[in-house]
Amino acid sequence: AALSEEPKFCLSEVLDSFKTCLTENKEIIIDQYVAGWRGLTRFMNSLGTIFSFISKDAVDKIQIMVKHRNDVNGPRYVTVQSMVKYELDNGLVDLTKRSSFPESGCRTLLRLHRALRWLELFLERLRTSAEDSKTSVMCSEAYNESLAQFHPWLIRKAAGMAFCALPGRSTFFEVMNVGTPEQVVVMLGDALPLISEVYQLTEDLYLKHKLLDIP
Ligand code: 1PZ
Repeated sequence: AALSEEPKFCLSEVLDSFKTCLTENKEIIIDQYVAGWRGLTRFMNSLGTIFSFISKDAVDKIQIMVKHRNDVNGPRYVTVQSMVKYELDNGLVDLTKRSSFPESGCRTLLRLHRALRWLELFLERLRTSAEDSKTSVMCSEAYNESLAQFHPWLIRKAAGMAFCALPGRSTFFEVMNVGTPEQVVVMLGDALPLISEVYQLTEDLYLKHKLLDIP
């Protein structure tokens, strides 16, 4: 039988991308950040087709960021900090209404950044959850506290339906392919402070440059 070329999925490796995306002087390396998101979307896809509508948009956003990196100006997109400086200095971001730059790096990364907050809240709930906790509840609580405020009604509705299809906590832990539930909890405890730091650094940078509302 043909064996899949894809290495077996392991969530700790994915979360490692978010660890390694931070440089010593607290810059965020876009290639690593995007690699983290690519892994997360693969994880989503492994949960079943219902989740493909959720991962589809993330995949589109990832593609846009990869395109920027592969472009002639790719070196300007090495870190989030260098990207923000380059795009703002050159007037490459639509700050008040969508027009010439619907795919600016700043706009695109902001969408992933907002989703990272959801991820942080969801994984923290998962980490501290009891054995009989419902992933669907943890997921929708995290969503309502973060991403939901940026989504119109129809998307919120569809997201809510997808959450109901999430597998239970034990299956969810198995799909992560990290080890025992105890090992998952340890792994999440290691990864979360770094995800949180990456989120906060981006948030501060975007706030400083008034980029948090890019349409
Ligand atoms: C494992 C459980 C999965 C739950 C995921 C929770 C997130 C719900 C996302 C709702 C579907 C998004 C559909 C498209 C939304 C887009 O309109 C927005 C704004 O982009 P614009 O239209 O302005 O270009 N896109 C986003 O908000 C990015 C959302 C990415 C969500 C990725 C979640 C990946 C989770 C990894 C799973 C471990």
